[in-house]
Amino acid sequence: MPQLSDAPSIVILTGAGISAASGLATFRDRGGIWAQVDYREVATPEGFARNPAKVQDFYNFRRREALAVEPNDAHHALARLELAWPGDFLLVTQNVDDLHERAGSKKLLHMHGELNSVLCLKCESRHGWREDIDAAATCPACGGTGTLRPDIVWFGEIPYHMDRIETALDKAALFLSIGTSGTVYPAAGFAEMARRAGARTIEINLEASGRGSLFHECITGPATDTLPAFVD
Ligand code: BJW
Repeated sequence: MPQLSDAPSIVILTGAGISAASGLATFRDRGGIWAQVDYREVATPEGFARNPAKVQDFYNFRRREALAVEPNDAHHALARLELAWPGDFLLVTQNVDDLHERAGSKKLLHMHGELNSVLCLKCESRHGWREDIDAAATCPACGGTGTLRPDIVWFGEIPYHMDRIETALDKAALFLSIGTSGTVYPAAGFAEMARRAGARTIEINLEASGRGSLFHECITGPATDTLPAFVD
């Protein structure tokens, strides 16, 4: 366990690497999602406007895939850390799977949305959703048909919960970056924000992401090994 008395307030950022051992692909590793599909076609509002069926298929597949896998030792370690942490705790995930909550994490924000949620383009309501979205899907609030999109933050859209995240980063004593390449903003800027606010910053990743100057410490290896060792 890290020195708790030195770290009353903690912010943790996770990315696709933490879910890799559960069987979900990362984006930018060799053979990752963006090597198989063009992000402009499936992860931008413009791509959705051009070909909604292609985008729905992409997320329907990923929703089914995420529902079929289980949280791993790294997700469970973070749930234990939340229970043990004596001060403010915030887990921010860029991931759209629900493996953190299934492992027991509660103080959790999904900044890039969730696979198990839909957003209605007509009435702007959001709803829990675990089925495929097809052209006949109906909005539970307004009854609109064909108005639902995945509740995912695409490139060019504004990530969720930014005010709460920035407030927490401002007073963090410890910032952990876990399983993320740190290439996508604004999340890529969180380590610098926390460090400027006086936090100790630690990267936990399969290999150093090459952003060493942002971190006081880099711990390398699979998160399923390194994170339980760090937490317990
Ligand atoms: C392991 C491991 C193991 C593997 N153990 N580790 C030009 C055009 C358009 C936009 C922009 C532009 N220039 C800049 C932008 C902004 C853009 C951006 O940053 N683009 C960059 C790529 C240049 N950002 C945005 O558009 C964002 N919005 C925005 O900026 O709004 C403006 C605004 C912000 C704030 C306030 C006000 C206004 C939105 C970004 C949305 C990102 N969306 C995606 C897809 C949707 C979600 C989904 O479908 O799942 O989110 S992109 C994709 O990347 C996904 C991820 O959440 C995100 C981050 O990826 P992540 O998690 O880091 O994965 P990888 O694969 O990159 O890294 C995995 C890491 O794990 C690696 O390092 C491995 O080593 C490691 N690893 N196995 C430990 N076992």
